[in-house]
Amino acid sequence: MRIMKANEFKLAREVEYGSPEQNAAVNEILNAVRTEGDAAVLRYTERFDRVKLEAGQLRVTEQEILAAYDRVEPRFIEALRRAAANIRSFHEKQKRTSWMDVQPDGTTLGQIIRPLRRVGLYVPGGKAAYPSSVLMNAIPAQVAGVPEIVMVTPASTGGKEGIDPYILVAAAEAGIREMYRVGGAQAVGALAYGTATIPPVDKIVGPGNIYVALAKRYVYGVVDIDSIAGPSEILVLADDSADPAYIAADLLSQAEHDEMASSILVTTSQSLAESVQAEVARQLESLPRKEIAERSIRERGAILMADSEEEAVATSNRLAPEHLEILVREPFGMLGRIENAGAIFLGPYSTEPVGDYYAGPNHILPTNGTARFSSPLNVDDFLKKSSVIHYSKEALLRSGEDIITLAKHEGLEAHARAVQIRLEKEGKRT
Ligand code: HSO
Ligand code: ZN
Repeated sequence: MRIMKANEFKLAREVEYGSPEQNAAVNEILNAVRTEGDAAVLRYTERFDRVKLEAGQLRVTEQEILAAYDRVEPRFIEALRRAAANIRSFHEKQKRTSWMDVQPDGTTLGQIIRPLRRVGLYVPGGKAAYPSSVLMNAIPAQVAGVPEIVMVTPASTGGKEGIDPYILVAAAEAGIREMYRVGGAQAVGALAYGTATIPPVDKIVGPGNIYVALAKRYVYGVVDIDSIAGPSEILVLADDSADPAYIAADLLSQAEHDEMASSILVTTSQSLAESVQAEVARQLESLPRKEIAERSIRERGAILMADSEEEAVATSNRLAPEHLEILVREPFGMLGRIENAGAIFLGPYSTEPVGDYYAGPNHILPTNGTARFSSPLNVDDFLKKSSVIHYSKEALLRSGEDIITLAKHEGLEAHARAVQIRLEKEGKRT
């Protein structure tokens, strides 16, 4: 792991827009699903997932969900339930209430908050199908009060056996009962446009490969989407009081996600930098996902030397990491100076996996520096607002002339007259 000066480091910020071929393929799939519905969904499922299905087999049955429980260890279910309870109670605190503000002249202004009616959760196939991410996506939607939450996941996730039972159990524990075995851009198309078997949704959330990400970008506007997640990132801010073995372990916990994950230590202590460097090399050796983690550490990892604590904090703010761990003597003393970070972990016992799996805050976080302007997935992402306006006669009589002036200035005579007609009736204008 290289050691370098903090002010010389730049993050490789890549947003995936896909190749022209990938874009063309996604466009073709979305068009086919929009015009042909189930037939196109089944054709692409056969082509890409190598599973031949009929429309009636797309929906996962209640028996399959129950059978999945028998294939998962009780210990896993117990842990999953405790994690789900923590996630639920954290997100309960994010709920908002509608409000109405009644003024003395009878004007009433308000904001009504309602959940989206139907949300689709995309769960990718392969190694990145994390039960924890199913909880993190579904629970905020559920807490928001979304009445219909549906899951789609490729037919082949769990190989010949069908969908990975851990994914089915996690979805069931999060309250999802409607699930379809369809993945890729065709799944996004089905959720956005609807087919005879899969009714359309209002919003699509969840991570996926490049085809899924592109498809989500294309259907945005027909439906809402969540942000497109980039590779995981961790930044550790540490002083010489921190344990190098802990830091190395935490950096590797992100590096093992993805060759493109970025794991960074920022410190003012040269001796800490050197011991973390040695520890990372040592701990890497015995990791099952050594190849992934090693490449991530080699290509994207860095130990950044800052001249002062101020520079260390400024570096973290500049990089705006998805996850920030503060391992200094007084972590809460530094908290107020952190401007950009998806999730902030304080002190030696708040290692990132505590947040990835269990504490309650969401692990779907802004990556790629987007913590500058965006937030963890939260209950608001599944709510919408309607404004409420009630003007009394008195209020319109008082403000009508202002409205007429503004409307006339914009050349919108009909707007002006809609107010005028009322003022005239009340004898306030001729
Ligand atoms: N650290 C990942 C989430 C995750 N970790 C899922 C384990 N499973 C998000 O950046
Ligand atoms: Zn993780």
